Amino acid sequence: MNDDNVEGRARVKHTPQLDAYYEELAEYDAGALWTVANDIEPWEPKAHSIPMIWRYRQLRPLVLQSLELVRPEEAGRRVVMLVNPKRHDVSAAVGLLYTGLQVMNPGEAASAHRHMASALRFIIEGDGAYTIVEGERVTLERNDFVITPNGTWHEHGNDSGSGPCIWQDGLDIPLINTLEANFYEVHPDLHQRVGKPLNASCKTYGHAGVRPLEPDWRKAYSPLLKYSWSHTYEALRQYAQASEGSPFDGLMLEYVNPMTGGPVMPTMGAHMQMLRAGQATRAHRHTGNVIYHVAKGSGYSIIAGQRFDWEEHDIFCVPSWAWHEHVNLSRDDDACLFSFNDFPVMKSLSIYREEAYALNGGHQLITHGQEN
Ligand code: 1HN
Repeated sequence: MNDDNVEGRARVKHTPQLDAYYEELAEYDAGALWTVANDIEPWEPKAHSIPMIWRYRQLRPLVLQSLELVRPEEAGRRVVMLVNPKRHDVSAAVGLLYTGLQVMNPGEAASAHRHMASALRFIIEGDGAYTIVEGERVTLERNDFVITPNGTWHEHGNDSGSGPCIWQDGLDIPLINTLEANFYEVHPDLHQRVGKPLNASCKTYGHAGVRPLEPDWRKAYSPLLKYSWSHTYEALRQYAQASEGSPFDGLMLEYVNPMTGGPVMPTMGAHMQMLRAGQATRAHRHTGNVIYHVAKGSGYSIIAGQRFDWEEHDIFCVPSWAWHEHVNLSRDDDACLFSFNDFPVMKSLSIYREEAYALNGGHQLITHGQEN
């Protein structure tokens, strides 16, 4: 909407006297609010980020090439990051969320560190990936989801005999830096002492419908570090037998803190959703940013009127308040989308809002054509 003639909006015209006045204010590092008021009070959210897709078949060879170009000891971590063209300033993929593809050769291990930012990983390839979080070694397989909450010591490695491991990292680094609250520490011994049984948190907290009374858990993040694909996919399959699911999201499961039922970390949540064979969801939008990873299948999403075709391990993003809907193109198999988001931030600040697309039977018109 053009604000120029709207009652209640700033609509002061330039005059030579006003321009001189603005210059004089600027000399004292001050300014007239009405010159920026309409920009800083948009009628509705204006995302900086644009919808994007990063195709795995294009990026995979480049990710593998980095194995020959840099060693983890010199790079810290060997990661190809995915950057939104409009968010280079904060190294974000969308909104204030960062994501990247990390690769490790067999036998490699990165040193332990911790930071104020929270991190999560989604495993793509390789069978020897592990992470050690707060002294617990966690084994990782394809499509497993693992968290390294803020403040926890963590380190990763690949101890397979066969080939490289590739996983997706997701962090709230741009958010924490924007809030000017980041800290970073290298572990004094460079590596942690593994002081717990293998996959201890899965053994303790990883059983649906039950949770231990002891130990008590009062931290702001989930005590369960890994959510395995085999459990999650089986949960989706059973859910599909019992429910229609949501018209906007299909069969959508949230990864939760088993002690609270809430999101896995205070700043980032995550979901796995299943689209039935041939399913086309209806469009909706919400505040909050989402990064998707195609865990299974192929199809397309329409995001802000633009069609993005995807296949396994492609990564795409939906900026805040952008209309989006998903289609599973398979006639006989389900498709699964992993995603992580900043909804816990939106919800804890009471700024989450959601809206259904009311026009055209709930489907957007494709206005931008196909993105390749
Ligand atoms: C980080 O700690 C990791 O632990 C990966 O592997 C990517 C990107 C930005 C900041 C910290 C890791 C990261 C990161």
